Amino acid sequence: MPVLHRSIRIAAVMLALAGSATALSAEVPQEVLRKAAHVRPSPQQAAWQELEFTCFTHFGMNTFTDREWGDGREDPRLFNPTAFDARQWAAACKAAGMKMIILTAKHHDGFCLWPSKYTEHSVKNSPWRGGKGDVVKEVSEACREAGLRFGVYLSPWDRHERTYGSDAYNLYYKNQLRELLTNYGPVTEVWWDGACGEGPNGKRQVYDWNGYTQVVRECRPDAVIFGMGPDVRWVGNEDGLARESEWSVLPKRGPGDQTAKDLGNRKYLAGASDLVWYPAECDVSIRPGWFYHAGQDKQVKSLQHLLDIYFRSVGRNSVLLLNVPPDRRGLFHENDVARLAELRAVLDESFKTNLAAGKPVRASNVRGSDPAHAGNAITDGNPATYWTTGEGVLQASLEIDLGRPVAFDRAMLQEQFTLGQRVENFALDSWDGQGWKPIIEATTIGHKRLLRFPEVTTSRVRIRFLDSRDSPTLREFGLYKASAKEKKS
Ligand code: FUL
Repeated sequence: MPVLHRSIRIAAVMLALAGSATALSAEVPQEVLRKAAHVRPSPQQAAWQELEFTCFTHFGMNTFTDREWGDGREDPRLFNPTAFDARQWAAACKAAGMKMIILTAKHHDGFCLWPSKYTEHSVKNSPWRGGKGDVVKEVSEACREAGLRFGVYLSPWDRHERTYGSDAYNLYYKNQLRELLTNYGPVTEVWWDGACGEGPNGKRQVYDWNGYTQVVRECRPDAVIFGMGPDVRWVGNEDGLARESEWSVLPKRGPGDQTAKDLGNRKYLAGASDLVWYPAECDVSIRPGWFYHAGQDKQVKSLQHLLDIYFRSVGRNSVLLLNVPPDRRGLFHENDVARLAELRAVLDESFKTNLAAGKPVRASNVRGSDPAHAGNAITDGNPATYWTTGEGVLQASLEIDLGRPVAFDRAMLQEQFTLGQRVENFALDSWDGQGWKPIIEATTIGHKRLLRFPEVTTSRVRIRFLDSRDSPTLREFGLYKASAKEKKS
């Protein structure tokens, strides 16, 4: 056989195989998809999702030793911020539009930022505030004053505590959790990574995740638990980026075992015995390190980089947890504060005017005659109303009449995610006077989808719901013209 013919045949076979693979993965029984579409967030998961943009603060012994991971042998006397001011942190976060601060109450080195009664390795043996200081108290109070939520990262891995590697450590850990959850007012998120290295005795710990979870549920039933807990999933990278298709409903697996793949994809749902609501959180640092290092003062992420992260996390059905590490003074560094303010200013400018607000919407299909579910619900600015289709109608379209030609290059869509996540695929089109022209096509929406595309000028826009796991819902829709300071991408 001539070489050319052979390669054409091979290509044809490969194409056929690729086609059948797609067909196979799409062959998921409708009842499985319907079941997935009806898994809902708990009230605390829903409230957490609405926070959208939150702050991580890595502060502690490493701030003073210029390290990322301490070994647990650090002298508590090294901890001595010279101008500690949690209100400065809270003000910077508030100005950036962040809604919560999660503090590293204890990192892997075991040093506690509060005077725990279960260890001497804490602020009480530091010179700071004459050993009477309590970082957890001051940060939690500053958050409350500023109207921010508060969260704690209590590292399970502890390189200082001598009981680490035995059952006694699980008790130690639970005791510390209780201190943090009962002495400092409301806690919105408890953050557990899976790091499990050796402790001071060279032993590793078998963590009692279930026991730890029970303590959180008992002390703070409204809190969500991240990572090795059941409420919030690590997105799987430390770059702050969610997937193109980010599903909040996944097959149930063991703690921390759900990050690697896109497990919400329909092909993974079919064989799953149990499905859970397990939404993604994107953590990333504003600098190369998680802790402050003076040598990185000029490496604060650029405005463009942070904007890209924002669109690919908040704009992809995730919560963004952006780390800002306080310096040795105990303050957010000027460079970080300035960058946060810049980011907010550009986002505010880009999202200032929703060009679709209040505009009439014609739906190809609606559920019943309740105006709360009519097309206009997507432009009414009211999160309680949402458009949806009649029972079993999985494809539909919405036409938004903008009244006059307007120019835009950003779109925002929100499902009524408290009812479940349903949309698998949708497209936006613009009317050019003669027909509909495609603007962009995308996959999931969930709590929020932000889309960037080259500027379009039109008086009518259409949203086509191409594929949905059950009747699609849409809570809000927006069209925006990006700030000139946002480099188009
Ligand atoms: C990881 C830790 O090992 C890093 O030091 C950092 O705290 C990051 C957010 O989580 O598990």
